[in-house]
Amino acid sequence: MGIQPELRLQMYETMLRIRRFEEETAALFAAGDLPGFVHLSIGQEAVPTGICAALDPADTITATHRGHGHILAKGADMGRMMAELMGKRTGYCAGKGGSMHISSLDLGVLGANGILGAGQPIAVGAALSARLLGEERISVTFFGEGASAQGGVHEAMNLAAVWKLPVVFVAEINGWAELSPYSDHVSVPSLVDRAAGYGIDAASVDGTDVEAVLDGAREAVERCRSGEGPVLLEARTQRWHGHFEGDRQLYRPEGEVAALPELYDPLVLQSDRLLELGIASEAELDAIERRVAEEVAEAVLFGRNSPESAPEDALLHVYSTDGRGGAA
Ligand SMILES: Cc1ncc(C[n+]2csc(CCOP(=O)(O)OP(=O)(O)O)c2C)c(N)n1
Repeated sequence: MGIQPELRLQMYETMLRIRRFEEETAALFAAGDLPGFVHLSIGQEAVPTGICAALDPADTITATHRGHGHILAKGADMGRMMAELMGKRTGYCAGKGGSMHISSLDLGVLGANGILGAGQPIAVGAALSARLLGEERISVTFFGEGASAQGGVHEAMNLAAVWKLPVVFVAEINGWAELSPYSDHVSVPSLVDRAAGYGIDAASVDGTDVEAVLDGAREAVERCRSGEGPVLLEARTQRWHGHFEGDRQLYRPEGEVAALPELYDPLVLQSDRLLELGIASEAELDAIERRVAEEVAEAVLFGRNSPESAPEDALLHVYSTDGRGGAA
């Protein structure tokens, strides 16, 4: 299946929204305006964008500690995201989750997660519930190569394979787990090599190219929807910023970080493509840039003008009242 021009353009805008949201997040964090801790996915925008473009609204995802992009790509409102990062009551989790724990059942976001390997069993549970309830939705779970060695990830892949559950395991390989390079802790050159151990299908895509990610995602999603069981999709990408904001990346080879934007920019790759194919003009791309800048500015304003979360909010979202996770 080809990719419609509107979708090609839309994916560019989604990536730009993630980029500008996170650049603003970096600035706010540096200024001391955000509590807690932030991990940015700048450079990795093509992965969540391409994956979520292959999903239906009812499909669910689990995100990671580096999850702003996953959640925005699944359709989140930037204002409520920013409010959550600021610890405000209008945030997705009433300001109690912060950057690493945003969830929204309405969007099918079953949580970002500060615990490596914790999202994968949740994704398997979501897929099992879809089967038991006779629902068509599939389940997607993002994780990095650092998380890939966690016991829960292996258990989740094995169980999904045994029960042929509709789960797409998306391994975002950015070359680093905190300060450790890939080869220090992963025994195989590609996680695709591990798929045989679970008896599942796997593929690797260029995680800098949003259209390559979308192609891979469509195939994986198609297999899941047709009942063929889980798929492992590896996306090779690049982390431009430090593991967390404030990490100066002194452990990386000299010059590597500075060279990344020139070599691996998913936005430039896609904008060049759009211009070359005549799908968008420079003026149209500029208009998107202005629209996104406005959206970010409004989101910050919304966050700043929202009330702080209150002590009694601690009792919200603890118990489900409708038996399916709806909060009181
Ligand atoms: C169970 C667990 N162990 C350790 C950590 C600390 N920790 C946070 S992120 C991280 C590295 C994650 O690397 P990866 O999964 O490749 O994701 P990336 O940060 O590259 O996006 C570690 C070790 C954690 N959050 N959870």
